[in-house]
Amino acid sequence: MPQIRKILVANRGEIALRIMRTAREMGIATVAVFSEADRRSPHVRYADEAVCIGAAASAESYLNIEKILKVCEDLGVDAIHPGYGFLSENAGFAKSVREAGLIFIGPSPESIEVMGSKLAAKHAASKYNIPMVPGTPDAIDDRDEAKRIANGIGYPILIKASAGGGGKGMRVVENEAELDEQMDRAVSEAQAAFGDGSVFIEKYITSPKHIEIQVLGDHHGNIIHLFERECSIQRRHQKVVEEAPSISITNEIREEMGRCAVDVARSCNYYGAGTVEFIMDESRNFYFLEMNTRLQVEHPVTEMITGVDLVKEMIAIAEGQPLGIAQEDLQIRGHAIEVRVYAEDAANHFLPDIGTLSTYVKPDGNGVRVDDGFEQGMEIPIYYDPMIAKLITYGEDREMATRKMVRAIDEYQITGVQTTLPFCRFVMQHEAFVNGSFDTNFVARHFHPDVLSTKTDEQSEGLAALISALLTDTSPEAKPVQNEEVTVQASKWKARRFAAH
Ligand code: MV4
Repeated sequence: MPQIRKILVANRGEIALRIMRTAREMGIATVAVFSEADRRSPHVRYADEAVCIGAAASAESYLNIEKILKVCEDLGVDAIHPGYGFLSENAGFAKSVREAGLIFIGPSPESIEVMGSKLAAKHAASKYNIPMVPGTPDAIDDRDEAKRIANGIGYPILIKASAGGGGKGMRVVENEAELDEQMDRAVSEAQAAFGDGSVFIEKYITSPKHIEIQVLGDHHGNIIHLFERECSIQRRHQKVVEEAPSISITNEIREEMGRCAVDVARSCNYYGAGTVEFIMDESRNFYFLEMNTRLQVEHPVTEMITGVDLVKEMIAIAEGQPLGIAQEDLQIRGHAIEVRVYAEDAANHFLPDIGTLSTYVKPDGNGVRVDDGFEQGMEIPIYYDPMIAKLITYGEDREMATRKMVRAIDEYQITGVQTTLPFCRFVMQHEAFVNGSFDTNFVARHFHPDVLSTKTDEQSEGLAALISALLTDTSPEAKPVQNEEVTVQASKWKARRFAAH
């Protein structure tokens, strides 16, 4: 395959910028495409060339395959990087790119298609000895058969949509009496959301940890893994905090999970960067769930602990180069944590908070990385995901990475919109996060609006910090509040919050 000279990034925001930076380092020219809402975005200015491809709505711009391919033709583009979201896991797009004589910087359309179906993914993976949650290997629609199987597995069970993602079409069933109704719901939800009503049954793991393995494969059959990311701190299937490595697994489990991830990738002849998702139960049994065939939002934590630039590897792989890294070359160094800074009000049910970034000052210093796509004065558009930035810290161990994160959060100045930063600070200082006794239920279990009124001694410190951070958010001149002022300030803040209802 030829050397890539010009890359079009079919994406926006922080990820478009992050990809272009590596391209530039590699001496590759960059092309941005943008919607009318993103005219003034940093990714547009950063690119060597930029073309407006349509209206703000994604369907008119970032999802408009024809327009994107036309720009490639007009500007002599060699390759397209899709980033994450948008067209990144669209097998049809990967195919069109290939048919247009361009290089898709990602896996084959066939890999995307297989892993896009959870059942097809399980079938592919079953060629290898990979642990999977007990359940049905095929789609199921017969209710009596479903009941027989559920009784065999034991309740609670989970009904999942084969075409599903992000928890959509998932239904927990506690006992046989609920099964018919929940199955009807899962099927119609899956049909409506994905145009495919196929569902299957799995044993429900009630308190899992979400651990995923980063893999890289080349066009010559070499596949390696770059260890795990722990992503259990999430809210409604939206990850909030990710870290690498996971403190919940031993080196033995790490190696075994890594081997399984490589086999999953091998089962669909994978090339490019991918992520194999596992859940782990309280007895540390892990199970393969699905594979994401894209560069993930949380990839920086893997880059920090391995020293590998994943985008650089993706580009080299797309050029047809054999992997320059062997499994034995890789080792984990230090610890990295990422928090996602969303324009959401964590104190108010995480409602999206759109507006203008009237103050936007990033943290800096040793061990701090900020991947963002906004600048002071910019508006957060309502059309896309409300993520403002990813804040990543790196330290020699988990405690140092956590300390750096708290320090960096305190340096971050954002006004004009409410952000999830205070919530992230709350997580960093929560006992369950510090000692590693958290799972995917962390937010539901430990964070609710009442956390402010039902404070205990151990919570009050984190609470004061939370309130302080919230106040800092809304008034940039505010000095850090002293302890005795906290109650007064808190009630003011609460009054404002309740007044909004
Ligand atoms: C599960 C599960 C428990 N048991 N499967 C959620 C989205 C999709 N990626 C799979 N998910 C889950 N599958 C069984 N058999 C729990 C979840 C789950 C979850 C998984 C990863 C990260 C966060 C989660 C939050 C809630 C539920």
